[in-house]
Amino acid sequence: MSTTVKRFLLEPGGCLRGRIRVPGDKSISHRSIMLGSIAEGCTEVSGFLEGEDALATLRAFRDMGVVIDGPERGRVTVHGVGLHGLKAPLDVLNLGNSGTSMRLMSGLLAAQSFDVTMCGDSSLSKRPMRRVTEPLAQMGALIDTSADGTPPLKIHGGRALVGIEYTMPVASAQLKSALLLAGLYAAGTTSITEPALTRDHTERMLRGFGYAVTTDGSTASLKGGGTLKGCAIDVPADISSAAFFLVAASIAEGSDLLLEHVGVNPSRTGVIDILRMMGADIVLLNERDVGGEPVADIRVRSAPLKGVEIPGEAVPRAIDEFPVLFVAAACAEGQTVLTGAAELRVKESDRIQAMADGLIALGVDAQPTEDGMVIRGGALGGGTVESHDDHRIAMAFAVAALRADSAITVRDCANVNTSFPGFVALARECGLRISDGG
Ligand code: SPQ
Repeated sequence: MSTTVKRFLLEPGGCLRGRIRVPGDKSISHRSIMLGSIAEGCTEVSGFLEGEDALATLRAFRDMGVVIDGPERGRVTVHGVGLHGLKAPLDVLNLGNSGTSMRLMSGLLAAQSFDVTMCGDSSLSKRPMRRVTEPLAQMGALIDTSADGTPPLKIHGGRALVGIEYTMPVASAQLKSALLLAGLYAAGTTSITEPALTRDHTERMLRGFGYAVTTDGSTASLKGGGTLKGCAIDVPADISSAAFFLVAASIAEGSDLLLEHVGVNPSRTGVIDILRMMGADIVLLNERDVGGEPVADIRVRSAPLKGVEIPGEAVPRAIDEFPVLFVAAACAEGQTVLTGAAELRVKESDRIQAMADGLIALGVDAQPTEDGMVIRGGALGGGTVESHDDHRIAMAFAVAALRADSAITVRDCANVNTSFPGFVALARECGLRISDGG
């Protein structure tokens, strides 16, 4: 899915003004297809993210016999086949760059009557899968990985699953969700305890489909054997995509930007909390509930930022936003320290190393550590940086150009389409001096 030719070319300076809506939430879009497919009746989705990752999930369920209309300007209709209605795909399911697809589907497919193999691109093929396959094996699943615990995954069908009580060693919504999805098919109760709050879209959406999920402190539980009833899902704009603009408008003097209809689920708002600690001027307007997910319009105006020690509690709630938060730290006065974020090393790229290398290339004092980074804010120069085929690294360095003293080129940006189709056009529309270098 990714190519190595597409670059971003950025002229320095600029500020952001206007009102924009960034594309739909990636996590919620994946889940809308998965749960809609195994529900009874139709699920009508609006605001669906038409990015490569969510489309990979959509294609996979089509390959398993689910009729899915769209996407047509964010509208998708999923004709659910019920918990036991999926069919064996004719071929391997290729999930491209998408860790969420592969990990959540491991749980969902572990209990089917058929065998299925899932693979991905070179980045996904390096990502750790044992965190999912080991607890699934405790439930009775049989899943083969490659020798080092990475994809492809071969899931053996016809296994009877039993519920487990499981305390996750890592704060991972993908792991929690995989086990809950397997738990739908398991005998008895599946209870998952997380070490820190992670995104709870699966639990909220299951309830929207009429499936009982209890949450008691840090433990989510459900009983197998129920049914999901098709429903309507309005996918809010993705706060992880909005984050690039929250930082951009904060660091570019003279900015005043309104981001419309953004999902502000507390398990995702770490980026707002961290930016506010740094001194950012961010206001939530018109807060409302949309189908069980909190949503707001967000106004952000430029403000001087100062370095902070990022609280551990906020780390999983901002895990995908650290690439751009590192850019905020580079533009802040003083030192920012992140610890407890070793998970960043096993994302689409090693996001600690990739960001440290790029920031250092731009003249920033950035010191990578095993589980985080220490950044001293200061002047930013121009130059060429590598995205390592990682969408969030590419967009983070595009934002950095607002404060650079000369042009920045970001290499290998094709994967921005996995989460944020239309990024260049939208960013230009509100003031970033960006063009797509082909
Ligand atoms: O799907 P993928 O590639 O794993 O996506 C990422 C991202 O930056 O878009 C992670 F690289 O987001 C994950 C996130 O980091 C999406 C997700 C989810 O939808 O459940 C949960 C988080 O991952 P994890 O490993 O902490 O569970």
